[in-house]
Amino acid sequence: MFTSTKSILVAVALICVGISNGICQTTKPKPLVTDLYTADPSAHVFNGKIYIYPSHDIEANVPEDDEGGHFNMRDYHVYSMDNINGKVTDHGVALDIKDVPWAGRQMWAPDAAYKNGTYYLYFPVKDKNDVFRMGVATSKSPTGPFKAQPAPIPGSYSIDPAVFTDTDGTTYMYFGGIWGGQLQRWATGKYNKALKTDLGKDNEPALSAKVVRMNKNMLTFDEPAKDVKIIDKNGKPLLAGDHDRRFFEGAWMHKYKGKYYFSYSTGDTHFLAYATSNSPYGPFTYQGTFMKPVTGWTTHHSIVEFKGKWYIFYHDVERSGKTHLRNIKVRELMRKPDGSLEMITP
Ligand code: FUB
Repeated sequence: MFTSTKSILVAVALICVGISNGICQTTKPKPLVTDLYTADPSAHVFNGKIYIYPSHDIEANVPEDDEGGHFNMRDYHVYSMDNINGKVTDHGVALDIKDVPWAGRQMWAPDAAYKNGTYYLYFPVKDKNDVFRMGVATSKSPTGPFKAQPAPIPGSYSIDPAVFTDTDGTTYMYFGGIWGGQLQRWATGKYNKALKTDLGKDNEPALSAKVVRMNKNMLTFDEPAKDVKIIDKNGKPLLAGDHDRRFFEGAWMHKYKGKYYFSYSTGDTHFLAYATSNSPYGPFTYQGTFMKPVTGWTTHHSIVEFKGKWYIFYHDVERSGKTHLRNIKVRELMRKPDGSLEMITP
């Protein structure tokens, strides 16, 4: 009896790749792309189809360092899917670094948006002074090719743009990343190259991601960027020393039943965490982590609704086992009846 119960438990543990709403999830997500390395998938639904805007990882033979020099990407591909479990189509190079006149190196995590007949690709890349800036490129097609504006978005800095259009049509960009993402270098409002690792004292408020309203033309910021404040349930800001909960990089915004869900990576502690608010500007109340560490240094995600279900796109290093050669995946995102996110165990 004991042995058979034990065998059943072992079998269930092997079959279930996650438990959601008490339901065993049995499908182990597979890399969506197997001929290139892809990461940081920003997924959107345009015209009833899923479009994915990832980073395109390459082996550039740059030694690994704390500033992410080994992530030396040079172009973007766009992918589409008619269905979550359907074929993934590669639409080829959508934008190449050689076609961005001001770019120096390292094309990192992009995002995309649509407004009034035009698709916008937002991308962080270091300029010729090695400072991350945000570029924007346009196309009449969601798959590009995209034509870059001749200069970065004025006032832009750091990495990981996540562009969210609210139900009233207003578009916001959330962005930022510490360490290699350079957010700490802008702590005083001006770029300070010396602030390589200075993230503030452990008992001071953590550095915040930024949020900014986009102009109607989608090419410029409509206001100075503001802090995305994350507070705990007592109204206190998360502290710099709170590595399990504070913002590191990889912001995403989605709205569910009128609530704004700001989700992000905790970086060096490797979780995905989220905080909620009644306003796109926050402050956001920390709710918890919702994804445990993946294989690889960290993950970067997006959340999208498609045909009445919610999905999370993310990456790990299943294919290569190497930090800088990642592969994107998708799985269903489950919620509890109160809207809180179920924990994902990759
Ligand atoms: O892909 C380069 C960087 O790695 C991204 O900008 C971060 O979010 C992390 O995924």
